[in-house]
Amino acid sequence: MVHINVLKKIMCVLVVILIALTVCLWKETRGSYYVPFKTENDDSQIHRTSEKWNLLKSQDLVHEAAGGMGQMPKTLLSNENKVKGSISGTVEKSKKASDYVKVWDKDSSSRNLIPRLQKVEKNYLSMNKYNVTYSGKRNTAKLSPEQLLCQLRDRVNVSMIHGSDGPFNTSEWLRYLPEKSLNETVGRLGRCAVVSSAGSLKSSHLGPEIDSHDAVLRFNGAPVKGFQEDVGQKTTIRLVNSQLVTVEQQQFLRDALYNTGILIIWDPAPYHAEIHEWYRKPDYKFFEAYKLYRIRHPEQPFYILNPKMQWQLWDIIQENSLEHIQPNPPSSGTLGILIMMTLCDEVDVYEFLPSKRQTDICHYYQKFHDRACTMGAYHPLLFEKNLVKHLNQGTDEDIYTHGKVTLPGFRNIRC
Ligand code: NCC
Repeated sequence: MVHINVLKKIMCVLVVILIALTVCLWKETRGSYYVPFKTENDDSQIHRTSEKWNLLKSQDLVHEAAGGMGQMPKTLLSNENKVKGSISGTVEKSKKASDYVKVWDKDSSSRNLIPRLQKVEKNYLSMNKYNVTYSGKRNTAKLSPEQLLCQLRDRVNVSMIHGSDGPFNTSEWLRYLPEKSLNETVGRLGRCAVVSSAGSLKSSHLGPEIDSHDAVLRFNGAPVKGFQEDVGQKTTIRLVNSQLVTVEQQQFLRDALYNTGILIIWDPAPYHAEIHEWYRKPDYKFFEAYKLYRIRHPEQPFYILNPKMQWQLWDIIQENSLEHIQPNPPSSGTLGILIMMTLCDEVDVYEFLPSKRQTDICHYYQKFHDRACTMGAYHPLLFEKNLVKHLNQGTDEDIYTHGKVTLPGFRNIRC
């Protein structure tokens, strides 16, 4: 009798534990801010937009502690890349920190992502919105950084739409497109900075260092006003995605933020699409907003990135990854890095690979938390970061303290 009672109690405890585990798992998987099941163009436009606002609304519900390298799963941190802790700090500080710290592992795998992000990635793989039919190799023998740089230089054609590109060859479009090429507009650039929008830039005090570069590239709605101490105040180029331009709440046509520097816009295209096809059916219908902006700011150079580039780059990321990556274009971050590598002698990238300040806070200028911003959901960001880590010519210490990666400009490499 006694035994049966004890057995019953044990069973009850086990059932409670099982329920608690199920609830935890359910919470983790449903937190996705992309709704990855829609394939219709317009539908997905609405979704990516509304997801963004759902995310903002839900920010109060998310109270994950942020800060410290503990945010990144240990398995995404390189064992080879151990560096001494606390580079700029005092001896005392470095004693407090563990003797060694780790930075981004260039062989990071999606297996180590949290379950929700693994599920999102799987959904994007099965959705294949852009009809990617990749039949190339998959990292059988990993390229050396030098070989990889040559591949990027020779196979990724960083070009802007110009008058001779099919549907843009009309007198109307010729009025809108900038007369000068991007190269002519910026001239030859020496040291350049690419500033990611990551939350880990907060309290970084990197502003003066970033501003010491000849040119600075920023993304989307990332502000400088009020954040100069951490991100600097110089903006030479701003790369924006077509979603930002078409979403009314982003105030693209009104916000003075966009009036500084050179603007470049990009839009996801189908994997095999020629310019004509993409022009008829862009992922986001941004052409009208582009024209309106050009009418209001005719003096400001504003380019449209040739959509072929995103897939040329994607192919190389896929080739150099051990697993299937999301069949969606690379993030603005990696597109911007490639743009600067074609324009500059040297490129320093800030907080694309997270530093010791790594956090799940998405942007330095907003307060919502989501690990997807750093690890990727829609974009194959994890694999983009693996590639950038592989190419880094700077030190792991620089990544740890400054979130800084140094890459050569394409004109400075020999193939
Ligand atoms: O967030 P986003 O990117 O504007 O960030 C610019 C680039 O910085 C890098 N990044 C950002 C945050 C973080 N924690 N870690 C990072 O490494 C990434 O390389 C990123 O590309 C984009 O790529 O265009 C993206 O745009 C936003 C959003 O559309 C714009 O901010 C406009 O509102 C996307 N977010 C959503 O759609 C909700 C984001 O997925 C990608």
